[in-house]
Amino acid sequence: MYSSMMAQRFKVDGRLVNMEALGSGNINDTYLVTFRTVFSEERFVLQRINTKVFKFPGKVMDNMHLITNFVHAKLEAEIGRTDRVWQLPRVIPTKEGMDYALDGEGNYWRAISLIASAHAYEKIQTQEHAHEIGAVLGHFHSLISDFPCEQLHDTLEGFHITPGYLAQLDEALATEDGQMRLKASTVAQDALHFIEKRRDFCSVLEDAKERGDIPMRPIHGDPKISNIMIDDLTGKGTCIIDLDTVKPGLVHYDIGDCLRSCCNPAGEETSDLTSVQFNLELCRNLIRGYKEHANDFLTTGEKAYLYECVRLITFELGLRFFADFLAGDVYFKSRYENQNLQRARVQFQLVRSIEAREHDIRDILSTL
Ligand code: GN1
Ligand code: MG
Repeated sequence: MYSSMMAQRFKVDGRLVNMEALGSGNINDTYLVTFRTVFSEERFVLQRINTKVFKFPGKVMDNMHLITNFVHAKLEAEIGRTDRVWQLPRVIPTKEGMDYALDGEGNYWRAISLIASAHAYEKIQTQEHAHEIGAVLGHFHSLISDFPCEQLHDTLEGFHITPGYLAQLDEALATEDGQMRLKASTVAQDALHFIEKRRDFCSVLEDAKERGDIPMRPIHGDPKISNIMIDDLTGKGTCIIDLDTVKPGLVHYDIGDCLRSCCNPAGEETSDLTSVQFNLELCRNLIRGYKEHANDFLTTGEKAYLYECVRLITFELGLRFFADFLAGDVYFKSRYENQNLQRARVQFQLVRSIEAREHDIRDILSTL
């Protein structure tokens, strides 16, 4: 098996004793690896990077190094003054001191340290959980808020540029296969209708960026609930993981993504659309946690677009899933037929719920 051979390429003491699949990522393949010596055990995360998505894995690793070095130094400096030990994974080098190892087929593999005694969840567990998610994102954002974002590569061009995903949709619609998939399903036709009614709204953040209302910053890019680890011992948030998409962007992409994934207790993969709702109490607690740790770095311009980003990033993910469904599931992994269509429907249902609660959501976000 390639994966166990690749696990042994990294600088870890002892012998490989176990390997299992880890997490629920939609892009990379992820494994939990255990090595043992006579005296100790080390567990770490091994990943095969999806090079269809990340065309330049070396640049992804450069960004990861830059940001983790920067944050680790700050975390160590503040350690005596914080209410907990905040963590962030580190890159484990290969035996030759490289950031990744190549297998015989040209695949890129990398190893990342495991955050022990902590878990990430697919769905929100409690109101306190939402508070801790907000705390972790707020703390991470404030730590990286003074990192010079021009030092980071753009590792995923077009990521979170919503009008670009509309163009991808149109491309898929212009193909025979896309039309066939659309015609075969009234559910897909309804989804397309839902999108068409919101076309104009898609450029709201890009327009604000163009006008200079909101600045580019270093962002995480993917701060969904399953990328935020909660300490098993204390129930407090301890770190954010999955740093693949750290790159220059708008802080709104992160805030919108975090809220859309945490405030929907049904989760991304539910088959029961009636259970999908944007929960205001979860939103309130998440924002409270964020504010307690975020150091007030947001500008007035940024604060003016917070409601828009919650609606837009939720819509955008639905659009991305839907375009991928029409294109034949080429981007997001799927385990059953029409899974990407179902995922799109969940996000669109969540958009409806967000739109219906606009007034209350604006109220909560105005506290930031
Ligand atoms: C993908 O691979 P994963 O699960 O961390 C995607 C995110 C989506 C997310 C939805 C690089 O993240 O943008 O929000 O699925 N990552 C990329 O679950 O496209
Ligand atoms: Mg990711």
